[in-house]
Amino acid sequence: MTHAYPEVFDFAGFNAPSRIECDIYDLIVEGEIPAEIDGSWYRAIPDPAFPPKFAKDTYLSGDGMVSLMRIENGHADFKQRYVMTERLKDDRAARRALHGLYRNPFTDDPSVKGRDRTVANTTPVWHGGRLLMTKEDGLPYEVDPKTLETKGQFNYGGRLKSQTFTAHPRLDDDSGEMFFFGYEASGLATRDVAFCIEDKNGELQSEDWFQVPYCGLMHDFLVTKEHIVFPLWPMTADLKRLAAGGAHWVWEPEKGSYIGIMPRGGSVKHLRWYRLPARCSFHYLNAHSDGNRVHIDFAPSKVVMFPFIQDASGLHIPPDQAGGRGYVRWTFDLSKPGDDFEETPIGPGGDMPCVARKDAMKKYEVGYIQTFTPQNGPPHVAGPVGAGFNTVVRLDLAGGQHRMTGLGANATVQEHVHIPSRTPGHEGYLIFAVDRHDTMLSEIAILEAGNIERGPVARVKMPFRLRNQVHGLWVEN
Ligand code: V55
Ligand code: FE
Repeated sequence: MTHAYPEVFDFAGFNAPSRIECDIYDLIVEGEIPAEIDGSWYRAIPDPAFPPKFAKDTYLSGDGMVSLMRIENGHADFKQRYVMTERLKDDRAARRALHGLYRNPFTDDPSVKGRDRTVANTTPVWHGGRLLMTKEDGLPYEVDPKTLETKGQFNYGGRLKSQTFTAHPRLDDDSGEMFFFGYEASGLATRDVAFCIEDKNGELQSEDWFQVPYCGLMHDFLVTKEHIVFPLWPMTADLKRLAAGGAHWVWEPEKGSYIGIMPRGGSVKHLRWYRLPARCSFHYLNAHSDGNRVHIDFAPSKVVMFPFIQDASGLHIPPDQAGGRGYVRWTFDLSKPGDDFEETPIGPGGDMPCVARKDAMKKYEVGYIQTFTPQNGPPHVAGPVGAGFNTVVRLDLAGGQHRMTGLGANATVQEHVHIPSRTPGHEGYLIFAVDRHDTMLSEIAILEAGNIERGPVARVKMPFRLRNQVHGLWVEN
């Protein structure tokens, strides 16, 4: 390699590129992995295969890596491979990064003009017998769930018209349907959004297009048993700015936020748009409907928290002021006119929300998030935002105490995923990677979801540093 990675937080310290493709059998386990845990844990990790073309690049552009921890009978095996995207193949052939800035093809080397540039680095998705590696700026790549070999790009054999596919589909465990969408669906900086449903057999059942008031970053959405909710926050894209070599996203609070709500069985023609002040959020914990009342649970912040979007917007915000004020429930009453909604606090601020799959889209009592608390140690750089979280939180939405646990003063935590238990009445488990900043090694922690404050029941020792995943997935055997 001819030059090193830039000395900025996205590429240094715990965030230094790893690029390790490997197989490890029977990792060392401290404690005991509960015998009932039997399945596959997938993680999507941005891991730039080459130093970026421009030093001012973001973690979010790293080439997609997928890891698999197969857990069986108290044993853990590990495998990690790059997703062999067209982009990575092109870069490997040239032995350098041919692609420029985040979601700006105008900054690419002319040799890759018109070639696919998505990196498949955000979320592994399992549905209809397919494992997809997603990134919201393009189509997903299908990967073999056992070998992690890349099969190729996936669009239902050409039936999907959208050029993009969200990294946050929503699965209905009862109906077996997968709800998803693509924004910038007809090309760069377009206002087109495709709302899609894949049926329980893995067939594309519907694709319904609409336009949003402006082209904004739509990372996630919400589905209840009766409604679909599309939040739109004012991080905006503009084709002229992109053509001039500028940033994809700029924070434009004067554009305000919009929340579109439609009946789940209906068409996008029935979307009702609420207008509200500028807010920002990337992930939603859960949502449910109660007649005409639609509840959405998440942590809105007043400004975008990604440093690379703040920089592009000329903002200089201390990290401790960019975060969410706390988890809240917003309730929209569709029987009333106007833009009003109710806000109820539900927990401390943070991100990486999840619920047990059985609780998705319904009234529920327990959610899991992550936060940073100084009591659990000083800030350490890990992941795409800068300082990583150091605390796992079990939110009690039934009025009980929230519970929290840290993993040590030199630790940050990567996103947890929930593993359901096969034992009736048992809340299941949370599995996640722990970054050890003293040894610069990783370990995997397994917590009992109903007893997180007891600490890990098992720690799987990794012989190297695992770069921060964006999102993970548990698939039971
Ligand atoms: C996010 C992650 C992305 C991205 C846009 O977490 C938003 C938010 C890993 O890539 O491209
Ligand atoms: Fe996400």
